[in-house]
Amino acid sequence: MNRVSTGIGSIDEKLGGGFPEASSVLLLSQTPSEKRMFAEQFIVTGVRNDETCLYVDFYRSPSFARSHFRRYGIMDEENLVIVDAVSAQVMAPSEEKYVVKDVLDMDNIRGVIQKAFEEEKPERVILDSLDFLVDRYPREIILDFWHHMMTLSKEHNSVFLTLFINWIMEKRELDALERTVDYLLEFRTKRMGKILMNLVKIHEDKELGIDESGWIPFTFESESGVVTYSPRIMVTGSANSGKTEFIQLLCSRSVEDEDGLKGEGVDRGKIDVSSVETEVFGVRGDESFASTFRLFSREVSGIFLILDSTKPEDIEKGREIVASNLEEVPLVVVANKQDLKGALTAEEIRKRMELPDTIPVVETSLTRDGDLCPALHSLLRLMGAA
Ligand SMILES: Nc1nc2c(ncn2[C@@H]2O[C@H](COP(=O)(O)OP(=O)(O)OP(=O)(O)O)[C@@H](O)[C@H]2O)c(=O)[nH]1
Ligand SMILES: [Mg+2]
Repeated sequence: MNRVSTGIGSIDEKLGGGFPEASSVLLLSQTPSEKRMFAEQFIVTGVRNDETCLYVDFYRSPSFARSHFRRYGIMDEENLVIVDAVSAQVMAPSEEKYVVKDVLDMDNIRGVIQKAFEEEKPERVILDSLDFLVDRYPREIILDFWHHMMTLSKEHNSVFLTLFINWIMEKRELDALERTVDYLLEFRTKRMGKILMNLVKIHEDKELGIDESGWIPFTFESESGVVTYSPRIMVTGSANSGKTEFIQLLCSRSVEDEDGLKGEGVDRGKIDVSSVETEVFGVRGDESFASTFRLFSREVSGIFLILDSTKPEDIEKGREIVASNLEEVPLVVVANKQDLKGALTAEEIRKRMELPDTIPVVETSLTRDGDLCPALHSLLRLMGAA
């Protein structure tokens, strides 16, 4: 079966290459969240492939919609066909070929869309959005219309994406909606520290062999369009303080690669932070730390600073590391090796480092009990993820 690429590599991979031809997809959120960016990337990918793409827009004037597509480098391509259901709402003239004159007349909407399907035979179709109609029509009429669009899409082998914010439907109604479509993608917006993250989750579908994904963060980049990424947590501290051990305990899957450049171990692992897959990586806080830090800190959501509590020089180094954190990325000091004689307590370390109350200091002994929960929770709280 032919797969229709979403234009987002990691999502395509999870879908087995993209959506199959003639499939229907619901892009659902419970509150306003970025779904349109996903739909636009899908359309842009089609337009670049010389496929005909039909965008049924109830919210944006065609000129505004087309200006959005220009962000992706798509100009006034002919194979981007817009069904303009907005101009008439604001009594503006339209230059589009397909215009809905009266959004309160369902026959008018259906007729225009049907004509567009028959004449254009689109490979990709977007309905933006179902919530616009939910506010204006009785439920049966909307569902009937929606099924009609789904049938047209199947007949034309189009992949059909529907955007929907569910303000008002009850669970039973929503379940029925979800069962109707082949794929359900859910969207959410979440604040993590200072960063606002757009998240998407692919719901499980046993029939299609699709596993439920975690929440996958995505963003727009001017050269590549929509891309997914992982939030990152940095683990740093002096040599021999326990970074590798800490990452191994924190992450069920972790590796220590040989860093060819520096000839020392580089630790990497992954953990779930409120169901978002997060990368953990280790960086030694050596002499060049300030510059290393500038390199990494812009892209990290949180930092663990691991100290060997028996070593005063580690604590001095730690103070420099905290001072390099100019952007005030959420940071937790881990007072490690508490099982050893002469280990300074968290309070003593706080005093010596002159730390403000906003930076937690958590005592650990990795070799004795290996309990990282207090340290992890402190950081997640600071990151706004607990
Ligand atoms: N007694 C004691 N030993 C510890 C503790 N945590 C780590 N160690 C030991 O300290 C040594 C260094 O630990 P690592 O995790 O390799 O330290 P690291 O920071 O990765 O070191 P580098 O990669 O060389 O910078 C190992 O022998 C660990 O077993 C602890 O809480 N107590
Ligand atoms: Mg190490």
